Amino acid sequence: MAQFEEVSQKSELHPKPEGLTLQYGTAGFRTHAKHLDHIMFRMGLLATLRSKKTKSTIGVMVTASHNPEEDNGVKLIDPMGEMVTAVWEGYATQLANAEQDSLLKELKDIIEKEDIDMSVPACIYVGKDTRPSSASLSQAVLDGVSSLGGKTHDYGLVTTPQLHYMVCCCNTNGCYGSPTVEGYYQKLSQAFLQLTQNASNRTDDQKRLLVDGANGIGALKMREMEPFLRSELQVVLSNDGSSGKLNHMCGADYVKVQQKAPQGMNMGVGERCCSFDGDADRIVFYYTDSKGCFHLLDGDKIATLISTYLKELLTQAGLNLQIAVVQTAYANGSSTRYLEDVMKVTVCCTKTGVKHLHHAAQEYDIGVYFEANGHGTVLFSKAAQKQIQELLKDSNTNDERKRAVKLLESTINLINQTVGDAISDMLVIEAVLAIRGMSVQDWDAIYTDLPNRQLKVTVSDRRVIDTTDAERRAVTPEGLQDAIDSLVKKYKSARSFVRPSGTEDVVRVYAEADTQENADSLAHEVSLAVYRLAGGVGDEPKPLH
Ligand code: 16G
Ligand code: ZN
Repeated sequence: MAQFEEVSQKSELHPKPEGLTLQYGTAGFRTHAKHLDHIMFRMGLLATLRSKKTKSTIGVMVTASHNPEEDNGVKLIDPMGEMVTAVWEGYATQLANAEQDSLLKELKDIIEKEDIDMSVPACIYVGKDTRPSSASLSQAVLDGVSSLGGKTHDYGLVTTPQLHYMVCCCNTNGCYGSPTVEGYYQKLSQAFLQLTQNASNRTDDQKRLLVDGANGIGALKMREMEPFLRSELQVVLSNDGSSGKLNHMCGADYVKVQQKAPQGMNMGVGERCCSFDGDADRIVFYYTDSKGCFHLLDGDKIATLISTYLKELLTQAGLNLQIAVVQTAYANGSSTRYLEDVMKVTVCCTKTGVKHLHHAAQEYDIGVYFEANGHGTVLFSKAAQKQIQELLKDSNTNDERKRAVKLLESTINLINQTVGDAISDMLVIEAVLAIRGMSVQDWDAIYTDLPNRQLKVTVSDRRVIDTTDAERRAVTPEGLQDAIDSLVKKYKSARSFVRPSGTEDVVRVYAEADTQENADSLAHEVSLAVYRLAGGVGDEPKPLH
C-alpha cells in the first residue's frame, strides 16, 4: 500500500541506532536528545494510529520537563487531554524499539490488534518546549504523521498544559474553550479577573508575585499572558530564558529538591515567590522570613489551600458534593493529618505519576490532586458542574449562596482540568489568597511540615524492589520492609518508604521524622538497608552528617 511505502522511505531519514532500547516511562520517553530522532518519528506514526482509532485529535508534546537542557522527551495526549492509556504506552515501547527492518511489521501489528480503519482521517496537535533540540525533534514528529497521511497542527512553542488544553478544546468542539493560545489566555484571565473582583482593596504589594520561569517555556508564556491580567497580578519575572540555562539552578524541581531559592531571583523578606518547571506543568511557592529562613509551600500546601477554599464555598452555596484530596506516598504526613483530622476531607493515596492521581480524582464530585513536587489540578465531575450551573440559574438562590456559586463557576473556569498547569495553578492560588485576604505566611501557618529527606540508591537492578499499598510498602526483596519497619520505630513521628524510580535508574528513599536530624539519619539507615538487601552497587551510602 502506498501509505506504508512513504513510511518506509521516510523512516530511513529517522533511523534507529541499532541495539538502543528505550521505554515509555511515567511521563513518556525521556533521555539525551541525541537518541530521540527515531522515537519522535515513530511517535508521530503512533499518534496517527491513535487518532484514527479514537476518531479524535491526539496531542504530541516534545519536552523533557524539569530534566537538563541536553535531554528531551515526548508524550502522547489522549482526546480529553489525558495521558495515553497503558495499553498504548505498551505499543509506544514496542514501536520505539523495533529495529529498522521490522518497523512496518510492528506498525501493522498494532493496526491489526486495535482493528484500526486506516481510511479514517487523523489529526495531530504538536507542541514543543524551548530546548535547542526541540525544533528538529518536533519536525520528526510532523514527518511521522504526514508519512501516514495524517493532518497536523503545529502549535510551536507552548507549555505542556497548554497543549493538553488545545486537544481537549478541539475534541469537545470548543465547549472547553477555543483551541488557541489566545483562547487559553482569555479563558483563564477572564476567570481570574472575575475572582479577584471579590477581593476588596488589594494593594500593589498584594498583587505582586515573583515568578521563576526556569529559563523555559513558562517564562515566555507568562510574558504573553501578562497584558490579559490587566495588572491584577503584577508579575516580576526572573529566569526568563534571556540568559540562563533551562532548569539550571532554578525551576520548581530545583527549589523543591534543594529546599532553597533559585539563583537569579531577588527576593525581599516575606515576598511571595513561585517557580515553574521547564514545561510549566509544576509549581511551588516559597518565601524567606525575617531570619533569612526559607519556607517552601509545595504541592501538599497547595492542595490544602485549594481544598479548604472549595469546601468553604460548597458550604456557603449549600451544595452537597463530595470533595477528596488525592496524594502520593511523598505527601508530608502533616498535610495528610491536617486534611483528615481537621478538614475532615477524604484523602486517598495513589502510586507516583500524574496518570494515577488523575484517575483516582475522577472518582469524586470534586477531586483535588497534587504531588508534593507541585504537579496537580482539580477535577469537577460532570454531575458536579451541572449542579453548580443549575444553582446559578435558580432565581430562588439568595445572595450569599449566589456569590459562592459564582465563585465556584469562575474557579472551574480558571482551572485546567486536563493536567497540572503552573500558570493556571498560580492564578488559582493568587485568587484564593486574595479572596480570603491571606498572606503567604498565613497560608504557610495552616500546618507545619514534618522534616523530611529524599535520597537515592543505585542498585544493579531496581526491579528487584516491588511495592504495594500505593508504594508505601516493599514486598520484595525479602526482609527489606521488616528492616524499614524496625528502623522507623526508632524515631518519633517517623515514616519511610522506598520505590524504584520510574524515570531514573535508581531506588528512591523517603523519610520523615520529628527533626531534620532524625529524618536525615532515618533516610540514611534505610538507604543502607536498600544497598545491602537490594543489590547496591558502588560505594556504600555515607551518613549525611
Ligand atoms: C514524572 C511524573 C511525575 C512524577 C515523577 C516521578 C508525569 C507527567 N510526571 O516526572 O508525576 O512525580 O515522574 O519520578 O507523570 P520518579 O519515578 O523518578 O520518582
Ligand atoms: Zn514538567
